[in-house]
Amino acid sequence: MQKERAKYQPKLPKALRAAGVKVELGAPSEPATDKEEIKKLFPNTYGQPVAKIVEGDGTLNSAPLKVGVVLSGGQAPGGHNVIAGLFDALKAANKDSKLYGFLKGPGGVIKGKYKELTAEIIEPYRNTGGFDMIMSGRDKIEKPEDLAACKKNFEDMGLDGIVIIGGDDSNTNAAVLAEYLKAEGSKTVVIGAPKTIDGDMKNERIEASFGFDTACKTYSELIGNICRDATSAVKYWHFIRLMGRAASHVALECALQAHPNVTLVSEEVQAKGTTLGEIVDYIVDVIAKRSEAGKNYGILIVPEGLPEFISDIKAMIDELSAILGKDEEYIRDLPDHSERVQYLSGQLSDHSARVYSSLPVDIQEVLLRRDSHGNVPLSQVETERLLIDLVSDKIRLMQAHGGSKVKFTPLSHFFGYEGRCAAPTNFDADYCYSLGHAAAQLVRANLTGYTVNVQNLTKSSDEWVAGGVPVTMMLNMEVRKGKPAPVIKKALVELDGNPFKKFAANRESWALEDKYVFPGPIQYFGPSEVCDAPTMTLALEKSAMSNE
Ligand code: FBP
Repeated sequence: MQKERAKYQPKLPKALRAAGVKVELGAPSEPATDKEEIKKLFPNTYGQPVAKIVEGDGTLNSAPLKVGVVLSGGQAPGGHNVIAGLFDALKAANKDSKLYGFLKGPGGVIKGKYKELTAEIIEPYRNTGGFDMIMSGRDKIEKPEDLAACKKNFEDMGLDGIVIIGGDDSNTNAAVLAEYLKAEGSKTVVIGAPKTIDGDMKNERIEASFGFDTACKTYSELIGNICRDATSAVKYWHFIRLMGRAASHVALECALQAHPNVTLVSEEVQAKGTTLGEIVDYIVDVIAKRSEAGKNYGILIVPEGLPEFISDIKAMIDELSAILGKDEEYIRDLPDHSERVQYLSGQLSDHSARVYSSLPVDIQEVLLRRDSHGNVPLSQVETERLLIDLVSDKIRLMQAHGGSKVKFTPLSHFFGYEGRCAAPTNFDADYCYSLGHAAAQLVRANLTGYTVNVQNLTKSSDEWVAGGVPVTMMLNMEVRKGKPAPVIKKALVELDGNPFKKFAANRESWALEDKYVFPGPIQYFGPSEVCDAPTMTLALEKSAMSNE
């Protein structure tokens, strides 16, 4: 399978296959909010026009170029194809162009650690998952000395452009670097590519982040298998936490694919102000109703971001972030966790201090960590176990008081790393290869501070339209590490969007009846309707809703 898959030739949109391409520029752009602050922070790259790549007359710069590429943040299937597309398009324009891969993420850019990516190096990675060709990392190019180091490295290498393959935070970082380089008169342009399995880097012009398709299909296969096991063994409740950071896109897509009995959607919890106690009541209610029908088994999906959307936990996390923003080192240096809890109890509001101390110690510890972008490392918060504990307590209480006969034998799972490096689906393989190709054209057009995009993704790849979105257009101001900062707005699940509406219209019957779907493994060979289909999320977002 690996050998056959290596031969797959990713499909490109018509315009990118043309002998000559042209980059058309539209009207000046602006962000939806916080215009003045963003303009002040990005005086050199603010207001740039949206770019579209069309068939052209071959007059686009075809001088040999030196381009760098870096993979930033969590792995997402298809990253290698972005690099392959970039390489192929650069070489097609001029065989003397060179591509350099920075090693281990943005840290490699700062330290100037890179290797030239030749055809021989790239070949075995075509259509493979993972980021192992050049590895990834979560460093942030932010401090003045880091920006200056990048500029010097680029000058030493004679780099014309760098492509940063990353999520919302890394694309924000790309904008900061682009602005800095332009202000300093550097010739190196910066282009971002939308990567993340979380699916939260999307907007009007970016229809999907790459990797979401493959990761969700991998998790959906596993969930379907568990549904089949549950209906065979008829004795377990499976509580499955799914990766995806704050947004519930991954959980919602998997719910649409496999129809598990209960799926919690963080955005709905937040909108309704649902408390942890109410979530537990809802789960117990479904378990009890299924038990009455003789079904002491079921499947529950919880998105990893849930804790941040439960109002009192969210308020407590925000207070913790503000405290960590000023006292992180002091707190970290305290001799043990009980001293940290004692110190924080004095700093947090009474309510937040009570919420914090009510959580298990392992969760308390994780909530004190932040990654380089100020995010809580949610993949380490075992919410599925917390829910199992709380649901078990409530069922025990019901049994003690009312003689309830509900049987509850839970098992917990966490699916995240299992899907991040899967071999990309045809969709991700084609999409990523197109993103790489298009990124090369944006560099050739000397554009900087753009995220490469490909639109029309539910149509055949022939009709896809590639281009670039100015990053400043996607920015808004948010509080990070206790301070306002410009960031790309994360796309959360929209409760009035078709994917959620379809889920909401069906969830009652999915809860009580066994309407499981078993999607099975990703299909790489076979009919296009099976092999090239986009996610249900994308299909529903782009089409009129059907309840079938
Ligand atoms: P990105 O936002 O960098 O794409 O990361 C995605 C992700 O897989 C999240 O879903 C998850 O919470 C996080 O990475 C895990 O981080 P780490 O790789 O550091 O364990």
